[in-house]
Amino acid sequence: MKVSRKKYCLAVLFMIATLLFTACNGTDLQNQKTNVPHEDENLIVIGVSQLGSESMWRTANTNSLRETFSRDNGYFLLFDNARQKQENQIKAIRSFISQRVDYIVFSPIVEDGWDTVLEEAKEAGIPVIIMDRNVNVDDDSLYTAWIGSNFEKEGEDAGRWLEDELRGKKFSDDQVNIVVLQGTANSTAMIGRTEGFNKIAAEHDNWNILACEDADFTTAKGKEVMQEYIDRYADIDVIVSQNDDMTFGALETLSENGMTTGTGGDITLISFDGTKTALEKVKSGVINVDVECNPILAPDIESIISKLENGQSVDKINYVEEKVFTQKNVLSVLDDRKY
Ligand code: GYE
Repeated sequence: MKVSRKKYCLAVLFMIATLLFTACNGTDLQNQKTNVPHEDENLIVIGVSQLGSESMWRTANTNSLRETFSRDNGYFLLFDNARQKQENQIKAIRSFISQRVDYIVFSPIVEDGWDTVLEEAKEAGIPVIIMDRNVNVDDDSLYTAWIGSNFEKEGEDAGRWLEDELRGKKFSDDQVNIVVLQGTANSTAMIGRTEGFNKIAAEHDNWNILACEDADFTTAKGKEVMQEYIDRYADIDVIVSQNDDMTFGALETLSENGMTTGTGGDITLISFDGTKTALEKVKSGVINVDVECNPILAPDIESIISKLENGQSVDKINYVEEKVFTQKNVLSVLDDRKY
């Protein structure tokens, strides 16, 4: 954090100095980058607006970006953490535009409200690559490409897994009471996972979704909302937690209330992301199933950028590969899991 701030401050100071120098000398800076120190002029300048650091998934995603867009790999990275505020993301993107970066990469916290700033980027001729969550804009020429997960499929995968699980237990005709810990409102991950799971739930008259409330993808909120559910509902059969961090919070609450989950427990626990800590809990049987969401997006973003650099066309929508982990197959990935 310190390093990037310092780098950023140096870059801004450099910009101011260059502008003053230009004002005195009357040089036209129109086609020069104002933010890059002289020795870095051949580097590709990437402005990344990360939405925050709310989860393990997000940390892994940020690390992937920092590793890939390094000086050694030929990049000058301007990284901004918006700390869960859309207004900070908009500010960061505007600052990247004014510094005339080569590419803008960003993960939008919510879907709505991006038209104006993306129009500004388009007008400045800066390609925008959206990662992870998506934007809801009228004109999709406002961004060059999107890369991320098929969130609706993730939700469906969770629903199909539950279907099989209930069938296996031969009580699929019994009433199944489900509570959902939802991710950040109006975020693509939350919308897709909800729609996907609800689609499967709608095929089963005996699946009762008792509640579906916002726990913001954080452990603290997961803990809090889980307690509300326990206070409100005497009979919970299934918890669908839309990310691992909320799952960890829910597990704390459940254990404080003497309740158990997983293969040998009272409640079936479904989670999303597939972080190493959660997969350990799949292995030990505390979490029944974890639907993977891949945070290592930077190598694919880099290949989109290389194509654009070579004047090639790129696919507009790019999905990453994902799996579903249970006790049966989790060992195959656990040792190599980096995040
Ligand atoms: O599942 C969650 C994070 O948008 C895919 O955001 C991402 C989600 C991820 O906070 O852990």
